[in-house]
Amino acid sequence: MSPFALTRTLPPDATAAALRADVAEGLTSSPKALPPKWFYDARGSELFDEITLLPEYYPTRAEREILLARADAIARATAARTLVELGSGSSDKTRHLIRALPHLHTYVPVDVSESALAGAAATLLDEHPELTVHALVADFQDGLVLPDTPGPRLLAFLGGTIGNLPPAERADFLAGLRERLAPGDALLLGTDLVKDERALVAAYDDARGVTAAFNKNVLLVVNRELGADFDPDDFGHVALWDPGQEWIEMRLRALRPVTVKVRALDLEVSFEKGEELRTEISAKFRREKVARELAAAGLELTHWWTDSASRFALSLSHP
Ligand code: AVJ
Repeated sequence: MSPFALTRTLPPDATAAALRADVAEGLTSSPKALPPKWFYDARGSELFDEITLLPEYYPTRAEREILLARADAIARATAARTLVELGSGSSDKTRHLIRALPHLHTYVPVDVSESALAGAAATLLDEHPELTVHALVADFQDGLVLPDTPGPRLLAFLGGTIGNLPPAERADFLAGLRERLAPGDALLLGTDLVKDERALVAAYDDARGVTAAFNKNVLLVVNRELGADFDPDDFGHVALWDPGQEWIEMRLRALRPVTVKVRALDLEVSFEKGEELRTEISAKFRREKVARELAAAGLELTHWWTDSASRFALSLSHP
């Protein structure tokens, strides 16, 4: 077998259909909302990469610090022969892990972006010619079908992206992951931690306005894909901490009364001045909450590692 295979589980028009459905539902509900996955077109992914370099946005650096410090411990605790990574993007942080896993046979990066997968696979195969890479173009939230690869398997979901899911969806998602794990397999999960409100809000409302541009990018995606006529200048970037839910919310606030046409949906939507569109939640965790949610999905937390400033955690859990 060739060391590289790519499987598309998304029909080419699945993304377009899902976006239509999410926009139709999200812009006609009250309050208005759009799911955060639509931020990530080519421009949005570029803006996110820029965010990870901002002084205010600590999660990426904190998680990399943990991965570097703990890669050997992860390798010992899992003896993984297959590494599956959900939302792998550029696989940038993962290379520390790949380097540390002595028995690794197959890497399965899963992402909706085929171009990101192809690029990451090329770089990795260059560094590890003996590695088999089986890339999956898939939305990790709907019924993931993993290729038949040698165990034990380590399933990695990094970056704190689990926090984008509201609690009920998170529970379903973790239960779905549990179903894909056999005895001896493990889940490596990255979670951002509850901390000082100022630091949290700054991470989502940086001084240079990169996060504001990232937030508004979703309007440009809807314009391009669905023929809408949003003017991003009609909206202001909002990032706030909800202390009850312990999550950050990003919103776009109409700076004046706004009417938008979405041609592909034959839809006209109005915003009152000050009305907000929710574009993302990013939940923050404590150890007990992570352990509880994993346990509810049938996973036992066995390792918990944080960066030196306790801003971010990586956990390892087992079925
Ligand atoms: C990629 C989902 C982990 O929630 O922190 C960054 C996305 N949003 N700045 C996060 C994001 C605003 C990020 N995740």
